[in-house]
Amino acid sequence: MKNVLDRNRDMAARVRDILSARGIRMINMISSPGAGKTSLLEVICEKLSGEIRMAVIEGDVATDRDAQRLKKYDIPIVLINTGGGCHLDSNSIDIALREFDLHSLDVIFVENVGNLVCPAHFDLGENFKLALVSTTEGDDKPIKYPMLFREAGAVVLNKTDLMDCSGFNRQTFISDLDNVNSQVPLFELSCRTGEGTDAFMEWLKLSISK
Ligand SMILES: Nc1nc2c(ncn2[C@@H]2O[C@H](COP(=O)(O)OP(=O)(O)OP(=O)(O)O)[C@@H](O)[C@H]2O)c(=O)[nH]1
Ligand SMILES: [Mg+2]
Repeated sequence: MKNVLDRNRDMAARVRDILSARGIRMINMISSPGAGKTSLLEVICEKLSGEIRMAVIEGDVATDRDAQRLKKYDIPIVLINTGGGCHLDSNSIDIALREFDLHSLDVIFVENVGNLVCPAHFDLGENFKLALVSTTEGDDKPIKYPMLFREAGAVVLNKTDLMDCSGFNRQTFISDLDNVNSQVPLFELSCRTGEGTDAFMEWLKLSISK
């Protein structure tokens, strides 16, 4: 395991060098299956693809369904099917980067495989990890899966439209998140209704331009 992680770290450093030399940011989106990574990418594409040059690396165990959902936005997309693997690694990102024209991009979003555990252990060479959680998963995720929330550069709480009917305790969630990582910015939003998405887009634009 140590060898695997060491190799991954070395390749992540190479990916980071390649991207920073060209001024490209990379954001590693991590959540459980179904929390809304692709839905958030759809909102990001709708709101920002006209002003920011973006690309997506879609990581999935199987199928191109998420990549198909994003096709209508006319942005470069590379699909990685892990064939059972529960996370992406930096070697697959290095290979995927060869498919892009790196002179014409500001940011690459990576949709990692749906999983709250393994992706948190693998640096992909990203600028930061974006942790997503949704109200229907329960309010206890930050305290039960602390590594991701400790490492995250930002946290999105999605599906706020379902907060009341899912019995999600917002206070518990916020206080647990604060115990795990008191510095991390939290954005509460609904990809379905659009509530809260503007504030997140403003923050995202700033973090991409830094
Ligand atoms: N009610 C509601 N449903 C949402 C919201 N965001 C996403 N969904 C729904 O949740 C389901 C899963 O969303 P996806 O965006 O596919 O989730 P994902 O994280 O990409 O899932 P995987 O790629 O399988 O890990 C879909 O049916 C979405 O329509 C939201 O804010 N509110
Ligand atoms: Mg998805």
